[in-house]
Amino acid sequence: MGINTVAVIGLGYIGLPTAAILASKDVTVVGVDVNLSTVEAINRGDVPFVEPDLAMYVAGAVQQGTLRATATPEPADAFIVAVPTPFRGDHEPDLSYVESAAKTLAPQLRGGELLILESTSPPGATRKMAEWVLEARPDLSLDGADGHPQIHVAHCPERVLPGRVMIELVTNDRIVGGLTPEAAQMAKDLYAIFCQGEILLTDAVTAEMAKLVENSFRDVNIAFANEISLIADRVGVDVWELIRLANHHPRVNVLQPGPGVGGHCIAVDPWFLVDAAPEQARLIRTAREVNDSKPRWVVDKAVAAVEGIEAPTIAALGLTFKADIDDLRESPARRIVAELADRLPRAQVLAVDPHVQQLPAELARRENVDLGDLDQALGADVVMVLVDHSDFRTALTEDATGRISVIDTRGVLA
Ligand code: SAJ
Repeated sequence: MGINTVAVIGLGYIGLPTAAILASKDVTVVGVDVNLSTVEAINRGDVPFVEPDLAMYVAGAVQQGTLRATATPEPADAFIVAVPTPFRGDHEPDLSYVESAAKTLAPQLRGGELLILESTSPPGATRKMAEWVLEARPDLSLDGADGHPQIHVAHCPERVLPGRVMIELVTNDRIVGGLTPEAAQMAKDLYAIFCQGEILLTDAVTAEMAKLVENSFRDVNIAFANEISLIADRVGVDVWELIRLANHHPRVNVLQPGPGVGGHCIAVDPWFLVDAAPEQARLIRTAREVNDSKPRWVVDKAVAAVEGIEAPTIAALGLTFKADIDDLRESPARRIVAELADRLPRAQVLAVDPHVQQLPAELARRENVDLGDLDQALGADVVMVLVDHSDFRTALTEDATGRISVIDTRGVLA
């Protein structure tokens, strides 16, 4: 069966770019989302969040008539599920959004469709999704046994970097893991419509694991850099110079320390591996703990820096989870500002971020946290650099900061 229509379930940071790029290749795409304001925005040709070039793709596809959004699924030749997979409780994967996507799409199936799970998932989630669909539709099957029409199920994890999504969707290699080899091949044919990278076929569990391993690899490496920053501080050497020098070794590439690890991927996905094999995943768990403890360390530094000042002003430069984007998910900067405001009730914390026009609710509710601008920040008793936005890099010269105390968690001054 050829694929002419695709339904993308979940129009977030991954689903919407994927829907838009497919639609730009003349595939008829229906985006499905439970959030009505997202659906309305897309049908107007608008985007609900900032990602370079995305607005152009969405507006173009909507105008061309190849992309539209709806709150209720419809039949399609292929379904791409791109819903959140957070964790709950003690870092256990929460597949409830995948389950509900499976149950919503099941009534639309006629047999022969391709179902792709794109959400980052713990090992076994793709099979689980197929089981949820088949529970709702016992007339269908994975293998065509007893004349039951087949559905084809695969996992194809996204690997795009926020800020470069529209480029990396096209250029990155992709891993496609099928519950059957036929499903993997069908998914490969679909991604080949827009992906110029290599498309590598495997089974579903290996594909699930590959994505988790990639993000855990990065988390462990960032944890190493963060641990080095604590040791350097203890010993009294400049960590930025230290890492720059060590990285001259041909086989050493230490990443950059920071105020902690944010975003909805690297701070979350390693826990799926820990949950899958708690006894074995010792290094991965420790890396998560090291990275998660870094914001507290920054707070302690700021508290020490204003000791003796009756009612200090502390500026926090940056609230997003990394540079030059507007994404606030799991941002360590938010945690630092909130904790600092609570630890020092007499202090005023001034948050500055060129990409944030409104304080997130948990900060707005604190009386001693305000949104300010860079000029005001440079008059504070202490300035914490929490995100290395390009604007900060140019503004924070030696001149501007020479008179004040700076806690530079990103090496902007280095
Ligand atoms: N960070 C550091 N030091 C570094 C690099 C990053 O502290 O040297 C921090 C960042 O400031 C940020 C966090 O780590 O808070 C994560 O940022 P990131 O740029 O490493 O990654 P994400 O979360 O934006 O995107 C990652 C990417 N995964 C890998 O690079 C292995 C991306 O390719 C994935 O598609 C994405 O996760 C995802 O959706 O899973």
